[in-house]
Amino acid sequence: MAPSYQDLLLDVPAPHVRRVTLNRPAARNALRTQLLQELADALHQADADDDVRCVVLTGGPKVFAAGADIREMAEPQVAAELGEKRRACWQVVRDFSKPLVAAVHGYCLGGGNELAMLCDIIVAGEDAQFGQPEIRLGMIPGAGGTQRLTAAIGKARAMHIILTGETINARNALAAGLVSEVTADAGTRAVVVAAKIAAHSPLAVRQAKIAVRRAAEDALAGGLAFERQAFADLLMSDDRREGIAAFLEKRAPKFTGR
Ligand code: DAK
Repeated sequence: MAPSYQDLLLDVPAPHVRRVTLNRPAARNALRTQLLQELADALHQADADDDVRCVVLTGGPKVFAAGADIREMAEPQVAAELGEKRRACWQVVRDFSKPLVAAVHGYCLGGGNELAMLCDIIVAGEDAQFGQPEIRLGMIPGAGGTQRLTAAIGKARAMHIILTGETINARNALAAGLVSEVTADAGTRAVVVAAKIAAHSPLAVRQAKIAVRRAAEDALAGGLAFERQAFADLLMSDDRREGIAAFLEKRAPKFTGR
């Protein structure tokens, strides 16, 4: 089993299933760099461990994740420096070769929703809320949200969520195709799903994951490159600085378009 972490909990809830729990409840599991690095390390270890056949990723029973850590992003210089480290962590999640089942309760926002969408299956609790609120901070999604949300639920609904910053609830997420099921206890159900996957041939499971991801991801490369550049450009804007300051000062932002 992997070492213990500051921002994650690890356990084995069923044979061949590893559960990774994001564990910063006071900050709504905001994805600070430390957490992302620990997540990348935990997934590296799970990938290398033949005893692990499926991973459940959860934020526990109250919140999945409220997105990137806005405090870390407040200084553009720091944000830019940390950006590369964070990108490397996201890449590890994207490249993880075994099935990832997300169990989502509560808020699943911004980078949190992008993390859930990098999982192969999303099991939602009745109380789950999905959204990409970056626009309220003068930004856009930066970890694939513009592409993967659109691929999952279609242009009209993705535009609504990304341009308004509004969330959708679990039932609407199910109807739209963002999640595979809605249940009262997503944590328990995700482990049942993961255990079922873990009982199948690891060889067949691996090839099935690759094949489905090719259908889902191959078309996204151009859009992901555009998103990456647009996100980097917006990092330098006055509006982004204002959006983050307003969040931290708990007031409405005043955007100027610069
Ligand atoms: N970052 C840092 N702290 C956060 C946070 C966040 N995202 N979300 C919540 N917190 C903190 C709050 O500041 C508060 O701290 P204290 O005031 O207690 O010190 C504490 O968590 C509790 O928050 P609230 O008092 O607001 O709790 P509520 O239950 O009332 O509201 C909420 C929960 C999740 C609705 C609300 O906190 C909220 O709106 N949070 C912000 C959500 C958001 O805007 N998320 C998007 C962040 S931008 C990239 C990859 C990814 C990204 C970008 C680039 N690359 C690879 C380049 C991702 C960007 C984002 O996700």
